[in-house]
Amino acid sequence: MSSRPSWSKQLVAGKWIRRLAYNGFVPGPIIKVKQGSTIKLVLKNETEIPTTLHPHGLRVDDKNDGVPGVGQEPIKTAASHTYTMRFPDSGMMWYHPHIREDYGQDAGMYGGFWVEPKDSTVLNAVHREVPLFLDDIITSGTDAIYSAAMATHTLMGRFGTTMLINGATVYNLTVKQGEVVRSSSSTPLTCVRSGSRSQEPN
Ligand SMILES: [Cu+2]
Repeated sequence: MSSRPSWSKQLVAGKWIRRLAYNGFVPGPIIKVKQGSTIKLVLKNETEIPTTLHPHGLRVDDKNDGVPGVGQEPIKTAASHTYTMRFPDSGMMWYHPHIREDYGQDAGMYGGFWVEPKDSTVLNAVHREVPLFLDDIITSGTDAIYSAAMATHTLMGRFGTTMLINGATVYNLTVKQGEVVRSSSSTPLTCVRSGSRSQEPN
């Protein structure tokens, strides 16, 4: 599969704001795989800053962990990089850049890995499972408040006043009476998730 982060616009609380998005979506694609599978992921950088893709919570080798200067060099603007992602563990995990998180990630560069367990009996039976991505952004203007040149607010955290769930300020989920729904959350907000397995702090 492939992913192309680039600038796009998102309607948030009645205002169009500029965001960075994987394949034009915030959150980016949710990549659903079976535990034990391996995929190739081609990332083409269409942003103006160098980037990488860090698979948060995945047990991968350092070449595919997206840490610049350790497993790979930064992907320059217009360049591509192919990752080989293995999924030894099940759970809801997420991905984000590992360079200038204050800029790219805060502008909307995040998406999910949904890894279904090999043994379906490890989880309680539900009718549906719904991923939830929690985010916070600033909507005071129509443009990103961050600087491509340097970090101006936070280094790796978040800085926002408007909360989003799956990209929306008002999130609605319709369920039937008696329906059992499990929601797994991935949050660029604090790097802490429930319903997922992660051993790393960030
Ligand atoms: Cu992370």
